[in-house]
Amino acid sequence: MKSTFNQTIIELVTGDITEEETDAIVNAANSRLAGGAGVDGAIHRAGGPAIMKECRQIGGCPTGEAVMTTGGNLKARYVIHTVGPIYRGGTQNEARLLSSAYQNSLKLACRKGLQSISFPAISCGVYGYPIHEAAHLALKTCIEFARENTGIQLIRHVLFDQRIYAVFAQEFKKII
Ligand code: AR6
Repeated sequence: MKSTFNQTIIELVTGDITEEETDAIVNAANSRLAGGAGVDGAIHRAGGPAIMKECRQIGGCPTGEAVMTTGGNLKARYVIHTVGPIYRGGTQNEARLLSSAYQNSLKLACRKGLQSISFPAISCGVYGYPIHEAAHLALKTCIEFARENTGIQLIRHVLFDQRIYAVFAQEFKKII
């Protein structure tokens, strides 16, 4: 499912983000950029050791911010590593931090002149964010960005399974 906002297509698909051919894919990393489970593990496995080497040189990334490495062996030329919040009940600035993770990834992509970017469902796995709330924030942030910025032609949300896809699709329909 997809819809256009200003000059940007926002699209929802199911799949494995490591297969994406967008200019950049986004990694749901941790603040030490140390690698881990979930999508982070999958990206480092598929991309090879060059990505971790660059992560070590960068050193870390605070929650809500974003940094970029090359894509190693991936089809995507770049990986944008962002860090979503760990969900602790919703009173620890989680919403602002999750929104910032999307916004700062998009800003970085724009600054580097990239035209397409794929996001996983940041914080929706190990970090425990309720998926409906996370989907709403993710989509709202991307739509606002598309309305205010040109340059990125495609923002794709790559959802790992049907269940998460269905939640994103439900929230998307409420907004558009
Ligand atoms: N493609 C797309 N989505 C995926 C893939 C994939 N290959 N693999 C998993 N997902 P998570 P988080 C989905 O846990 O919650 C790591 O250990 C998954 O189903 O990867 O932000 C890091 O190092 C879920 O919907 O990220 C951090 O320590 C979504 O990606 C921590 O986990 C995010 O789940 C970050 O936790």
